[in-house]
Amino acid sequence: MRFDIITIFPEIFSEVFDFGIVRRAVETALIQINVHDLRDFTFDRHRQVDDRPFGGGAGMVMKPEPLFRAVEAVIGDESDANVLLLSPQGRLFDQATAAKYAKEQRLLLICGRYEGIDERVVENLITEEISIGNYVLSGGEIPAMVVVDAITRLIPGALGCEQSAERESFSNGLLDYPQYTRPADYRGKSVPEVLISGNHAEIERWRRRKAIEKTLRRRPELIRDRILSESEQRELESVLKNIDEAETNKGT
Ligand code: 9D3
Repeated sequence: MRFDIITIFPEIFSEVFDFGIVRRAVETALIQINVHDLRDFTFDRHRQVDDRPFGGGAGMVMKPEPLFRAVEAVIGDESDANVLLLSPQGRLFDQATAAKYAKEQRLLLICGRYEGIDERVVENLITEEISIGNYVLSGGEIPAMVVVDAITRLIPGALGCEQSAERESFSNGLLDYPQYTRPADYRGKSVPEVLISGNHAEIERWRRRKAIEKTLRRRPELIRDRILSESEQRELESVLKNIDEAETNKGT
């Protein structure tokens, strides 16, 4: 996978991509990340990338010429390239979107700044607009990092230990079960007995149950939207039955 990023702040990417899984993916050539400075595609003395909005109003708008030149320089004559714009108007980025793009050979990410970008860029260059959530950020750079990180983890070999990928795809759609490590007793707070029992079938069942309980309590929409395996369905029914019994006993 080759990522190209177009931004007016190229420097902020180097540190972030220089650690952990993304760094290793670059080192093993699973991915390549090229960051391009939008100002390199300006021709004027002030290297201007923004201008005042037609029709008036506050704030500045990103000019079309540098963005057209940058995109054309980066994708060349590849007409089917994926050109994503990080923007508050975009479709919400989720794990399924990450998985879809993880199958691609190349992604070009454009980071918006200011109040927005000239609509002619959106209409003529962009394949998809993506937002990472319903909150206001200062630009598309942090969202671009989020997108690169989420996609890279899904490229086969990126996690190294294949068990992690397996666990991730298994639990995909449910929140994680609680995890513990040594010491077994810390300041009088102990680790659940079952995890020390060595009974692997019981441990698996406990984890499934905890994941379902936690998801149901915090993110019920995830359960509603997800197809459960047979064992998860059994565990869910048992959790719901317990809740139901607790409700019934309240009055007594
Ligand atoms: C929706 C707010 N806009 C109304 C006038 C102004 C505006 C705010 C922030 C326009 C651009 C931005 C910069 N944000 C992004 O470029 C952005 C973003 C975000 O703010 N939240 C979640 N995902 C993304 S992706 C890109």
